[in-house]
Amino acid sequence: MSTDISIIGLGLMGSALAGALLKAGHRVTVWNRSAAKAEPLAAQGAVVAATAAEAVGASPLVVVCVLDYAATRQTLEGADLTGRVVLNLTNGRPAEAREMSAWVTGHGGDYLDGGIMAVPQMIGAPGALVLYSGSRPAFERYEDTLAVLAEPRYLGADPGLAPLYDLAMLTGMYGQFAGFLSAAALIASEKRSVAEFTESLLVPWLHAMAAITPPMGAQIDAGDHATDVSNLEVNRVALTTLDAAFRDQGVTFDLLAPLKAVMERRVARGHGDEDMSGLAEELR
Ligand code: FVH
Repeated sequence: MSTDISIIGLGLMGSALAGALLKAGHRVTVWNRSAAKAEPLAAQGAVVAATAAEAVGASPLVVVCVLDYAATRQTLEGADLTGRVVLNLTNGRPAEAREMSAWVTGHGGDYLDGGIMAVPQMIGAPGALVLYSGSRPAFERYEDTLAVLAEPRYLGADPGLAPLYDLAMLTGMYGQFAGFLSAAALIASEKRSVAEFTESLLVPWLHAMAAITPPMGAQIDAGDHATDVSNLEVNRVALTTLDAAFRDQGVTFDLLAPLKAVMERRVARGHGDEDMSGLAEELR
């Protein structure tokens, strides 16, 4: 079934969202601060609104995908949100999502927040995921429509949940990059091929290590950090060796030094016999 949808914000992501919805046969109205970005979408059949308020008025579902929450608020300010579902796919913090939800509902609208776990090129293709939180009735009403963009995953009524999980996923990714980049610098310090090392050794190793994280997650949930493999003291010594080896090779340990510092702190507080999972408690 065709749905009326307005998209506010036609950067790389907003344009990809609008394009996928048009391709799926929905009636799409678009608005962007700089009007030129609407032209390719108009050529694909989108209606171009003259103002953000006009775009809000055109459809019961209003998707906002702009730089940040301040820009989201600027674009929606003054528009009549009565009876609209505002889906904010802009990146932000849980507190910002909760504040935005209160503001939208205070103006008569219904609010959904979303975290896009994809780059624009992945929108509408398998592998793309969008995390949603906020109004359950709004999510259920538009779930099938939104499935055109990416696999939809609803996390709960608290609007802060989608950004929380989004930021946690990004945190995992940046941690992985920190490890990869440090490993790459170490290999490059001996003029060895980083590409070959990454493909033949590092990626299989990281896959094997990723497999032990769900049990670690269960330990963190249970607050039980007993281990029969390498405990924190063993890992502390390993990181001390790594730090020294990086120095020997003339490579900075800056990306991993904070992990070593937290581990040392935890061990100094008498938790050397624990599993690595205990570090999550130290961070809190
Ligand atoms: N691109 C990606 O891979 C990531 C994937 C995960 C989710 N992010 C988030 O999506 C939001 C938009 O990202 P984007 O990639 O579309 O970003 P840009 O291409 O730089 O477009 C930015 C749009 O925001 C508009 N904008 C900026 N400030 C304002 C404002 N004060 N009032 C109204 N609109 C504003 C900008 O308009 P213009 O410069 O073209 O006039 C663009 O439409 C973002 O939260 C990512 O973190 C994307």
